[in-house]
Amino acid sequence: MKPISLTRYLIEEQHAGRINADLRLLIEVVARACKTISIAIGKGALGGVLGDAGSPGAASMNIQGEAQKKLDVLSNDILLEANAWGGHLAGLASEEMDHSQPIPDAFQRGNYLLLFDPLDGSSNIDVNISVGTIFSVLRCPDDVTAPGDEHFLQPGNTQVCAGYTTYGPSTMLVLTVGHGTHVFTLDREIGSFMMTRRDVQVPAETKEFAVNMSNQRFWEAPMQRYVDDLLQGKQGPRGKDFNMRWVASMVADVHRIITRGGIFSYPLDSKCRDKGGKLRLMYEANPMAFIIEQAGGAASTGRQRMLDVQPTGLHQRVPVFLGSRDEVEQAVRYHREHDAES
Ligand code: AHM
Ligand code: MG
Repeated sequence: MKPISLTRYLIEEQHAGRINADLRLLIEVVARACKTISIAIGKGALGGVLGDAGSPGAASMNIQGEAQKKLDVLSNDILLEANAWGGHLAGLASEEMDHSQPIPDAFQRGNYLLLFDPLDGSSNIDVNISVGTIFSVLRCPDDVTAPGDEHFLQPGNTQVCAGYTTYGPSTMLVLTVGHGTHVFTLDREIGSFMMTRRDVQVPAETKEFAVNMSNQRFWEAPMQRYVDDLLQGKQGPRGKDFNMRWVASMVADVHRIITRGGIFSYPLDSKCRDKGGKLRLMYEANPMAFIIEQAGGAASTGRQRMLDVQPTGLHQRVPVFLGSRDEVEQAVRYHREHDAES
């Protein structure tokens, strides 16, 4: 059977009363921006887009103190420009911007708030490894016309839509509007995202884990114990051999889990403890948690369901455990048992 396009899927969702016209337009606009980003990434060195932003020897920094790549800045600009004038948004926030931006007065304002990580895993871009865009959509509070940062601070369980695009051998968009998680593949010849998997289900059990093992000595005790037990394999308490995979590009690691299961973790460690974790809640952990839960998986900080975390800052960081439901529950159990003993 011929796959349906993203446009047709969204129109069917609208006719079924699951999304409104504004949200449909918003998703179409984000998808179009992602196609533009995909084209820029695809040109690679030929497009002059690789390397650091800023001047030679003095890369520009974002609010998080991270060196920006040219493609971070370019992707951010593409998403900002595409979303400014459609009339569907009240404001935007990005990993690459200190504060959120209300939609300029010159344009009509809508009722949604959009948050994004324009180019996740960008440290991989110069070595031609998959990177991605992650986004989350919230409702703007009713009485607010010019939203500030505080209006974005809603828990992940209020998201109305979340998605990511992975720019790999093929460009794929993975999307949820709260009725399952669906995968679309970009047909580069006709320029449309086509649905290639409907209602993805992440297997509840897995033998595959993803973590930056070089941080092992910095982890908290429960994480040390959890991974020690995984590494003991068949002879250990878990009774099975585990395999490890780590791309260091969250979108690519999560996409593997969406495709065949697994657990992804970026735990608390002594290097990132003061910041609360490594990954950002609002535009990395929350959208991925929504997508994974809608696919039957689970997402946690190790101590709390991710989607129930009450945010306190736009760029807040959290520990992350997400993927196959039973394995995430195992990781949570190690934290629970440790906390009960101490
Ligand atoms: P970024 O948004 O600046 O690219 O940072 C997030 C990335 C994730 O994609 C990945 O999981 C993690 O950082 C890898 O970090 P590290 O290699 O430092 O462990
Ligand atoms: Mg990121």
